[in-house]
Amino acid sequence: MYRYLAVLCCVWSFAVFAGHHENDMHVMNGWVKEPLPGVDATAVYLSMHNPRHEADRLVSVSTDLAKVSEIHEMLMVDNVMKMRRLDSGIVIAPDQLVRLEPGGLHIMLFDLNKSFKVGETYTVVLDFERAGKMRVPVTVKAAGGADHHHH
Ligand SMILES: [Cu+2]
Repeated sequence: MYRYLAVLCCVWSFAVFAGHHENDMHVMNGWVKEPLPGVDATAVYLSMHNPRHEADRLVSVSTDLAKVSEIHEMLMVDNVMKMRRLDSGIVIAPDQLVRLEPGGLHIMLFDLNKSFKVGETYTVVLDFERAGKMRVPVTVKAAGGADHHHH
């Protein structure tokens, strides 16, 4: 049974990754949080898997969704959740899966250019040191729930 599941899993991954070159970065599950009312900023989350034998680095992000996009991390400092810009980007080691998710790494969008409709899919462009530029779909998900991203 487990063997069967493993096979299914591989087929599924292949289908998901089929659009990319064998050596590209794999980027999955991109989404952007619907901005809170009156807040001119939001965050993009996604997962990156590096299938190469060398490390790669997410250097920058660009999108027409916002005038400013920055790579950020959130961390606890003296029991207070803070966030800071990662000027040197995010290193992804060989075969490492890096998840950008609420409460951790994220792509911050400031000065938004458009209204975000839940369920719609937009594009961000990730620029990697080795893999180069990749256009990635991000689907808008409703704000709310347990995650509070303060600015
Ligand atoms: Cu942030």
